[in-house]
Amino acid sequence: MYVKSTKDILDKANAEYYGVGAFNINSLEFLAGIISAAVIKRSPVIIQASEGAMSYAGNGDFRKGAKVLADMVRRYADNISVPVALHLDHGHDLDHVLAAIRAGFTSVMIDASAKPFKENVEITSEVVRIAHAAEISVEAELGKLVGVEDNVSVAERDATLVDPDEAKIFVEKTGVDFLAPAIGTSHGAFKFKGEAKLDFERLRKVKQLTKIPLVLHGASSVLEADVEKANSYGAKIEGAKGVPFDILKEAIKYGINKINTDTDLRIAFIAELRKSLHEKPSDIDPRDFFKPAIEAVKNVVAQRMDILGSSNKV
Ligand code: TD3
Ligand code: ZN
Repeated sequence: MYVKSTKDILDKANAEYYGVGAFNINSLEFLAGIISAAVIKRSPVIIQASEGAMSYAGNGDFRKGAKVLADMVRRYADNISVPVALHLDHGHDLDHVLAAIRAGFTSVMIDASAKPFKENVEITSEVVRIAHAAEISVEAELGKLVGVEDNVSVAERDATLVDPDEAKIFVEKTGVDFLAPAIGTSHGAFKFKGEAKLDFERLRKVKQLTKIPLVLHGASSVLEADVEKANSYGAKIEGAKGVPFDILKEAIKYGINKINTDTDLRIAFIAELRKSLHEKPSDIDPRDFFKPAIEAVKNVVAQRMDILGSSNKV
């Protein structure tokens, strides 16, 4: 089932206090793994594609790539009984947002978080106006994605993380459907130097003042077993650290409903790919290498659906 509305999926999660994974794809292999997990777990799922993924799928042409991805997701979602949404992750300009809407994405993110607050309000409002006319929901971001460190002063923290009062004004002014508040996560495999920590007090206030579905970016857990597996077959990933499962669960209790996950799928896929390439040196059929990698992605996603609480919600 391909749903018209990401909002339906996230409003339900918001009302029932669980999280839904938003998993990034670049290619068919990731999509296949994610969809298999959603079917097995009877979980709603959000597939998301970045501007780079759109460009990659279109062999350099992001407008074409948006259509390729949307068609592919639609076909994979055919004849299954769980809802699948397709979201533009970190759209930075109107060209990419429009390409996603035209291609049939069910929601878009406009990320003007690097701009001053007033400009972020203006750009986001414009995207909301256009997207809502097409019945597409919109995510925006406030604050900067940086790790919370103990030696950082309150003033420094205030300068980078979301301001809850600003969040309230932002949501009222823009009419945005989902908000990504910066509370101490960052993208990639190296999120924390010491102990993993998020600013839950800030998150609690944002939820209290906005009440809409909230999004956690940089939410990968960076699973140790997969990192070790990759390293044992030649990768060099040292000092990687993600958001542990218990912190994810706590974030969901405080009002996070969309949990963005890319890095965990990448590591699982690459680790398995390295392993099978090593084990079958005379094999030249790409499917023999991709199949176990798809399976690895499926397993990571299935485990995550249990952690986030979206399993059996269909
Ligand atoms: O928006 N994304 C996905 C793209 C980030 C690049 O990996 C996220 O917030 C997920 O972040 P991550 O790195 O924790 O999976
Ligand atoms: Zn992100």
